[in-house]
Amino acid sequence: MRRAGLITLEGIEGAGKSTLAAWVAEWLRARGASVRLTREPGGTALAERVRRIALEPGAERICADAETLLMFAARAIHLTNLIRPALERGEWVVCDRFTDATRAYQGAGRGVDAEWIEVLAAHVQREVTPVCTLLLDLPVALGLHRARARHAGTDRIESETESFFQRVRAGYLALARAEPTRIHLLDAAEPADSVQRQAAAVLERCVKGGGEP
Ligand code: Z5A
Repeated sequence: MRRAGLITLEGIEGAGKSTLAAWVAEWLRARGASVRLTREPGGTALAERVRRIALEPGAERICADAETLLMFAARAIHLTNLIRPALERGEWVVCDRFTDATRAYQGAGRGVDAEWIEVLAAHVQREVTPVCTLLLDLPVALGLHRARARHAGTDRIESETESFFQRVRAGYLALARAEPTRIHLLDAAEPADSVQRQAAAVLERCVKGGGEP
């Protein structure tokens, strides 16, 4: 088994990332691994404060550039105070969203310059790259239905239009086409047990180590 690594989960709202992230952490623990389960934006007390600034609706507008910088500010804090130390201790880190979310939401969704996002990503992440990314894909209407059945879409991004989420989904699918060895597409419209089976097949290859799954 690979000593440690960062596994990220991505997808539009309601895709089932949080549900699957908890399952992935248990899957790794059952194989004797130490695991940190975390999320973005957030993951540490300070990064969660940045999350609230980025997501809570307020009177003052947050433009797309500011939103992008807030995501990377939270990520820099998360990497410094949680992700890098955990990886250095030999722990696996399972993260509900990471930089692909910025590429999809701020890049494809809001139209923020993709090259600028890559400059920020290279500077903030440095050597830290996911060994494996599970992209939970499903029709936007189904994702929004699931998410809104659970909670009313009250944060700034959740209350975006369906066409915004269509751009985000298309952005994620383009990322998967561009990086097929890292980003693994799962059919998230399937029931949870089927999604878990799809994830297990990817994880088996991922944890073996010795290169990309
Ligand atoms: N954001 C950004 O813009 N840029 C960035 O760089 C980053 C984030 C990092 C917060 O993310 C917002 O931040 C997010 C993107 C933005 N805004 N939006 N949209 P978040 O991950 O905290 O929020 P979220 O995506 O809205 O989470 P969510 O709605 O909780 O979705 P989820 O985690 O993918 O789903 P879930 O909680 O696991 O499941 C939702 C419901 O479906 C729940 O009742 C489950 O029991 C059910 N479920 C799960 N799987 C299934 C299956 N397979 N079948 C049927 N039902 C299921």
